[in-house]
Amino acid sequence: MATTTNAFLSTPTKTPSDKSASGMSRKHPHPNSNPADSSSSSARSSRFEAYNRLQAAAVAFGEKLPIPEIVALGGQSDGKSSLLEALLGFRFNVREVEMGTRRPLILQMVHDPSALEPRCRFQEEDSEEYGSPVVSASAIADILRSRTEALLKKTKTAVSPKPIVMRAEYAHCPNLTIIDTPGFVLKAKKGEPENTPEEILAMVKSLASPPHRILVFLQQSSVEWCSSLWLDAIREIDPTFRRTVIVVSKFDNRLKEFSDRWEVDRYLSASGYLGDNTRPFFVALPKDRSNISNEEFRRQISQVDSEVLRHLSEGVKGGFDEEKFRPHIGFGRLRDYLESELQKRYKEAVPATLALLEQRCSEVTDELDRMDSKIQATSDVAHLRKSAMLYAASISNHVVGNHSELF
Ligand SMILES: Nc1nc2c(ncn2[C@@H]2O[C@H](COP(=O)(O)OP(=O)(O)OP(=O)(O)O)[C@@H](O)[C@H]2O)c(=O)[nH]1
Ligand SMILES: [Mg+2]
Repeated sequence: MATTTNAFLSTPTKTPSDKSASGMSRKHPHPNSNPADSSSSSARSSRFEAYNRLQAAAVAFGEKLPIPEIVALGGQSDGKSSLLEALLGFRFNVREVEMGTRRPLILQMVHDPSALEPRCRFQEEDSEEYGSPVVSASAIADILRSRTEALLKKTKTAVSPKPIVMRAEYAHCPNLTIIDTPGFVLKAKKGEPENTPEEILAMVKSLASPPHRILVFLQQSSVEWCSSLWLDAIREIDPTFRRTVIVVSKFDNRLKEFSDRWEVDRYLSASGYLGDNTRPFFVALPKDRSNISNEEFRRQISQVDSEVLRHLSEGVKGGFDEEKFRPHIGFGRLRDYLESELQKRYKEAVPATLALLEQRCSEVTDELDRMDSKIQATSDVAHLRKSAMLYAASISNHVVGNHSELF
């Protein structure tokens, strides 16, 4: 075990950060983690770091490894990319990229208290190495846009399943990896290939199918569950929502409709559509799209959270069932839940991941041994001469044999 771990950690993945694990420990409290079963925060950080490296290597080499990952999915414009930005605590303008998400984005967020400004790095397109840090939000948006456009031009498609990997170290983000996906659509846009909706569905399904992935399914609050366009697609992937976190997005658009407690409580319970054990999260994010500082962005996020709660308890007659629904209301609750859920899965997955890596290691070692003996054989001149003579003899036998058959 130890050998594999060390060998793995020293793989030349060029992960930019080599800070000590303790340097990345979280400072803020973690309401959902259970101290009894959670490991120390430095162990959590180094486990997270190791999985991030493994993820980058898997993407670079096209390996399918059962790494716990979160996939955000849902209809077009349901707020997936906005949720990613809010999780990162920094607006990098994905939602400003007019065309919407066209390639999956693997966003590896690394909580690093020393990174007072976000440090973002993109993994190079066909290697496991990360490029140099990109600081400004507009430069990040430009890279996302140009990489997307360049690839789509090459593939002549409207979407591509090849992911972009971005690693962001920041003092204000959680340790969390989430994959943003292109939104489901009913019809292709003008000028796009007709089969774009099917392409998106197939791509997202294949991203969401591996059972080790947690799905975050977003649907706008204005849509009723009975007329949900994409719930069935999610059910096909995960029929009982065992690994699905349902997020009702843009909750601000619905809030004003509630006047009595029974209305809110009925709405929040999703009135039986999702099964008794599935509790959606209800999230609203700031609407302000002006150019604001990162700090102001985060302040607005928590302000919207408080306003939503205030509205539900003071603006609705009788309030709402706080005991039942409070843990699922607000962006902050969702963020903490996702982070602790992912850490839990990482911990559970470690033995299986190590066993798999050990197996891969021994396969590769065997292959290397075979190559080595081949190389040795070719550097042995006497052996080469003998092989050449045998080869020449067998050819001349053939020629003579075929020749005599002719007569
Ligand atoms: N009112 C309101 N608007 C929101 C909220 N979250 C996102 N939006 C807006 O919804 C629009 C679409 O958001 P995106 O995050 O780009 O949606 P997406 O799901 O990534 O879209 P695709 O990548 O095209 O599938 C943007 O204009 C956002 O500003 C919210 O909580 N409330
Ligand atoms: Mg998007």
